[in-house]
Amino acid sequence: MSPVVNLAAGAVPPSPHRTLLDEGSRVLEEADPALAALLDRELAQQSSTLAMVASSSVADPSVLAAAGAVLGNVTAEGYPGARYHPGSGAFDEVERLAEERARAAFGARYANVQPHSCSSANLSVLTSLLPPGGVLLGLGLDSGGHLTHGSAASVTGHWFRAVPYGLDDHGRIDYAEVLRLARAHRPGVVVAGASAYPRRIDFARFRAVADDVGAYLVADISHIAGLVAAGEHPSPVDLAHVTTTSTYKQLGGPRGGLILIGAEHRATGPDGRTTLAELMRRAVFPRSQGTPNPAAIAAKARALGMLRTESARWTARLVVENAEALAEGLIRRGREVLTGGTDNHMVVLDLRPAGLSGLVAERALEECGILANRNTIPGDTRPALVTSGLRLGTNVLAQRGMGPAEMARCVELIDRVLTGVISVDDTTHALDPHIRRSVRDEVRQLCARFPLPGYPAPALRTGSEVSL
Ligand code: DSN
Repeated sequence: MSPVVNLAAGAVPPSPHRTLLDEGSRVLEEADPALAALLDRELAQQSSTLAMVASSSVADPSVLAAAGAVLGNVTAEGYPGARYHPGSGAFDEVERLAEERARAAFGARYANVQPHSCSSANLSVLTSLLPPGGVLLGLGLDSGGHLTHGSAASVTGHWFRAVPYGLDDHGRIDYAEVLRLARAHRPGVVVAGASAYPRRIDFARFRAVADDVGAYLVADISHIAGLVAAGEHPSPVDLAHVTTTSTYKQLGGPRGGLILIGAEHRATGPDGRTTLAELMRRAVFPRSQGTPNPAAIAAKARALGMLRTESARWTARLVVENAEALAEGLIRRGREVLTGGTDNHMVVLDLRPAGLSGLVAERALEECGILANRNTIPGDTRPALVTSGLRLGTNVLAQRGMGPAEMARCVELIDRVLTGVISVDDTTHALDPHIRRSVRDEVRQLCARFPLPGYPAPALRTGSEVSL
């Protein structure tokens, strides 16, 4: 919550920008109570539920304030010092600050902070490194890959000739297969990155494969960017030709993406002349995006600035320790954890032995205030909206300050729900109201003890109400 400003004691008066944002919130409440109430409801939900969606982190209130900044009024295509519109002096400085902080956080030589998301960053990168019909080698969606790495459901699977690689019998990336497929199909780009892969990615091995066939290596670190920045996962920034990431999955930033280049910033693109740094600059604007979002870039600057603190490093360590504790606890309760554990923030459960679909598990947990999403797992025969897996993540729990002791409670709560839920079919379930109420109450108590950092603590209510 905002500190009370005591002007009488000589404190600094609120800045004009803060006054503007406060006034905006006040007017919103008065003029549009329906919308304001929805925002309050969302805050209440986030405060009083355990967010274990692995692709989420929570933004510091100062990041949210920057995302709502007056820069939202600025129209300025182009890059700092080379805009196509007037009046962008402050925005130029903000964008330069964001670039500088992105480079510093990841040890990069080049950073582009304009992509509206990592999906759009990936499209910018891929369409600048590959011609239409070029070969793209990426982790298959069913094996934990991302849509934009060549899935048939994405334009990347149509625009390029996508060749998926997969996992070995232990659920790990099959690097021998990656090399074999690369030699057979001669990709122009190899993508290293995943959406549902709980193990460390060996970027050096990927680079060796790319070099073997003369391909560019693109690393998408959206899910592990916070761990990479904190040194909890090896960095691909100097190994890959180009690295992309989203800014909200693990960086506590706004919706958005980044493109980074490390040691290869002077390497050339497919034309043999243009440097990768220059190619990426053009790849975003004007090739695939017009006006950037200046307020989102301000919020990226704020979030990136917070990454190089002891607190961010401590949180990243806790993210991993918590995921390990979660995996171990679930295994001890007989749950099928893919790969038998985790190296990052993510734990993926195979629900087939429990006779549950991912959808049923997700819904039953959500009723109890635990948010984790259904996920396709290798060999899944259920449709993508139903699935046989459940993906859990520890980013937000660690941000709340929860540690392994609290993970033991989470394991117990999750297991109680998954044991108690009655699956009528893959999409319908029943849950004993007593289980729902007792788990919901415990979730509320945990959330009250560990409020979202900088957010108001949730009201601790117990009783029969189950709505979020
Ligand atoms: N890629 C999706 C996920 O991992 O949940 C969201 O961006």
